Amino acid sequence: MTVFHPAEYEDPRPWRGAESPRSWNVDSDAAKLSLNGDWRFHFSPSVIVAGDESFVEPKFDDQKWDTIPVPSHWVLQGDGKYGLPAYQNINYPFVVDPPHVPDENPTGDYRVTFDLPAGWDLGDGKSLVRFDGVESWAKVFVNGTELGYSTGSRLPVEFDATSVLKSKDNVLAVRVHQWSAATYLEDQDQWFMPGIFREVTLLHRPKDSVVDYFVHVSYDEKDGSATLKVDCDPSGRVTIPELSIDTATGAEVKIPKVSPWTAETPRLYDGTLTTAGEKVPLRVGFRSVRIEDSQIKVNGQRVLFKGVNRHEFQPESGRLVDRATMLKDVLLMKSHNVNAVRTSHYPPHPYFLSLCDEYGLWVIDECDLETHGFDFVGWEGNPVDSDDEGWISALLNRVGRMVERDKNHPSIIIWSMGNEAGVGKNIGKMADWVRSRDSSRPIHYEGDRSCKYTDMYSRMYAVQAEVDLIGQHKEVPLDDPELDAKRRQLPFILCEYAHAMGNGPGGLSEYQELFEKYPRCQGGFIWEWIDHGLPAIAADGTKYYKYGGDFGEQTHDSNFVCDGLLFPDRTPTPGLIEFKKVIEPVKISFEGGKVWIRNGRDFADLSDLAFAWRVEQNGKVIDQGQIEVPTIAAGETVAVELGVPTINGHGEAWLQVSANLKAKTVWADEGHELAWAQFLLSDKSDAINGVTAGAVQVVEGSKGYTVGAGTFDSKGQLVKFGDLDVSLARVDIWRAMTDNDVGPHCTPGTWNGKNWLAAGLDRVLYRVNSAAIEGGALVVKTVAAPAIYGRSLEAVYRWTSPDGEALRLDLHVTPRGDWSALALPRLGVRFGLPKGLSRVEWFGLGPGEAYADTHTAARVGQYALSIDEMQTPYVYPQENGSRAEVRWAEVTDESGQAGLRVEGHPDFALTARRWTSEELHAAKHTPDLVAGDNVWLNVDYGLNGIGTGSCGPGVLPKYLLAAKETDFGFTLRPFKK
Ligand code: IPT
Repeated sequence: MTVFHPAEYEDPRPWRGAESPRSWNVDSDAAKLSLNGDWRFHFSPSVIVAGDESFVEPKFDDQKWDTIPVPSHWVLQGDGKYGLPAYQNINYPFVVDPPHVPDENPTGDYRVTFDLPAGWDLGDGKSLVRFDGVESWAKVFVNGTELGYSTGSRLPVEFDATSVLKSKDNVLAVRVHQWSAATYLEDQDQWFMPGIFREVTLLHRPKDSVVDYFVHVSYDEKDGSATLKVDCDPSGRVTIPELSIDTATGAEVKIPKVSPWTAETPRLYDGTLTTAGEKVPLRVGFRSVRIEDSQIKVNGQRVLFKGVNRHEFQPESGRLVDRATMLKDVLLMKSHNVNAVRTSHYPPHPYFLSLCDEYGLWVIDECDLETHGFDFVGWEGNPVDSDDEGWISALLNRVGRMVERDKNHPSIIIWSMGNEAGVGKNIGKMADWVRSRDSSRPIHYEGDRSCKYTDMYSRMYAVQAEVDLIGQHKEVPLDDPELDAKRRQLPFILCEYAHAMGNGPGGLSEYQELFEKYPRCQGGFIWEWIDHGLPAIAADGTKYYKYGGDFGEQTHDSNFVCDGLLFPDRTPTPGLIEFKKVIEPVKISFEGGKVWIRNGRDFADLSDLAFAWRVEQNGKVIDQGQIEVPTIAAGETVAVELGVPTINGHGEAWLQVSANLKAKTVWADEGHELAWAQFLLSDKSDAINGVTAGAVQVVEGSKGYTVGAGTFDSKGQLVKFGDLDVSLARVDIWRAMTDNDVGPHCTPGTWNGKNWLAAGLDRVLYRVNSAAIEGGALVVKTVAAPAIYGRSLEAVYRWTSPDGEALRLDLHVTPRGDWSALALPRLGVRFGLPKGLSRVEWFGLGPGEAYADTHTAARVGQYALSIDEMQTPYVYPQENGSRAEVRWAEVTDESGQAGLRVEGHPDFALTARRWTSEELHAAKHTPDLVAGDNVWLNVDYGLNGIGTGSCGPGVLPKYLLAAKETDFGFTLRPFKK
């Protein structure tokens, strides 16, 4: 009998032959040789055809093999020759039968030949081959000798190659399997992308070089003193010239005064650790983390996390993110007021952590662990609850390798045991080990809802109402009174909230209010930072992004992988612009002739900010200046007198005050705006619209009616306005469903967009009951209703002209039938105009899209954009681009000279696009959207809110657009410059 399974890659034990884990230390003066570059590569779609390991022999002829860049994911190389990426969220891509995986196990064999650089002394200490990330299982050979194997895709491993290396023609050979027992521990919601995807390096570890070191710091906020102790094997000396420190390792030094490290003030002290064999640069940040008064405190101060979950992703290279892009992420976070990152759901490339130290971001470093797919088998066999020593060693190995690699980063203030791995005693074992190794940082694991093993209460996607209860320590009790008492006193964070999928997330302000109200609620981390769309080119050459299912996956989770605050190319989405405003660090108000400025930071004062004011009337600046502001300490409020000009004449006048950087910083330019607020100085109703209805006669002709510049057919359908052909001007309630409308809607119970399709709101039929002149108006009585049920909307249009040219619509809508549990997607009038109209200028909220629960970042002003620019290119096409509270809009040809003007009574929501909502709804990828013969304008009374029902709470009740008796209208005028 030949036994094929368990195969060696099905051994749950994490590795064999590897060196002990140690702190990241690649910037020391010890010699190193990067082995990155083009390697020889052979791909087998299954282990059956992969053959034996004879390829590891130095004499093996690899000339016929392909080459592949290392690092890379093989599925992103070779145009499909090496398989394709596959996206699944929760489910495993094979039967849940741990530790087994299918024979269809893609296998990559790699070979590279290298010489040692001149002066490399094999007789002095050790030479290690280091891999910073290989997915998911790798067996390593040098010159035909096996050094061992390793798992833990996002963790480093080093093998001692000293005894087998020679000065020339060394052959490093690696066999990588995509699937292994370790895959059961790596079920994160992301693309499966195998291969050697982080650096490979040969490291010289001279005799007496640093085996490992651990920088221990503390900071005493009462007197500003600090301590430093660097443990090192072997012993050596630590110098920090700026602090006059020159001390032995292992000795604790007391420093009378330091500037502490915080995410707001990331003060690092440069130093050196020297042993007989090596010099290691140190970057020391002094801070202390403790849990006290149900709060996570850094340096004695409660911190408020304005965080994001960051997966590693770059569209062209997957989880291989280059250094410039890591920096770009940090700069984008800092410049959008983000102050914290959860490294979901694995330790990132260590360079990213160094950037967090340097630029200032709080970090929750998360272990590379997720077993979410056990959900489908009732968590039976979950490694996290297993007694199998192999699994236990794998879990301890993973958390150990994270802590050892990353322990010297001041930015890391919390260790997370992993994500969605169920509950189980092995989480306790991991936490115990971490506490014994590093007692200076608290422990997080959301899956442990009872907080048996953790130091903080963490949840994902809890609705605002529940967070409110938690803030008051009034959450629903646990069955176990002891655990309940413990948990009730713990600080609370939302490790994930506000699912940034497609249009949204809505409802951010309501969360932020709770975080600012309750000391226990210390903020959260948006899910997630970036859309993981993979680049593609359509037949006509247009660039677009693919998502799950676009690669022929047997099972997949579609576009759930595109749920970020950044588009795949790292352009901020409207969601990020909204988040930046909601979490702004300065709160500005205007009352009693004074500007009130509250410093919402946790540590720093506002002396780095300049405060500017300006008054705009009808979108034009009429006065402006600077506000002299005294130093405002963290948490303090100051009021400053501001003499604003007297407002004359018609039109809205707005005061805007903004807080901008006084000088360039490492993360943004001088003048960069952090916070702002607007205040209305005039009467809002004193607006642009002075139209009175019914002053001019409606004319009835042989073919229909004329009302001002409007031409109607005999059924009262508007067909022309001035010279412009008008199509299908009628009541519209449909919108292309957003990801948040569709669900899955993790929180049931609120009105749900899914019901819209069942109710047929996407296929409304129309009927005109009558058209007649009544009381100086053309009155058209209609019914709009979807098939099957008895639900309808009676719409009565009253068309008049105040001056013989303008055309005024007063619309009265009455719902009939049972609409009680069905919000309307939108309510307004849609009409088609000639496609030559391409530009919109408007006065209202802008410049970006804004919906009922996503309009915090929009400001009142006068804006102009092309219709193409008004579209938000969500990876999965959906309702987008609506501008809110528009008082008037001019829709014109490209030159801005001619077209039509829409005036609100007093305002409306506006979308303008080159396709209909139905076409937008049907599109699956951006190239499916093709400009038609019309520009479609939606002049809306309102739209339903957005919510975050793709994962989390739906639209909050106050933002639902209920079907109720509604009066709405607007006036059209021909526009010519
Ligand atoms: C949660 C996961 O932790 C995260 O990885 C991601 O999948 C997110 O959801 C949704 O995009 S788990 C979910 C079942 C709440």
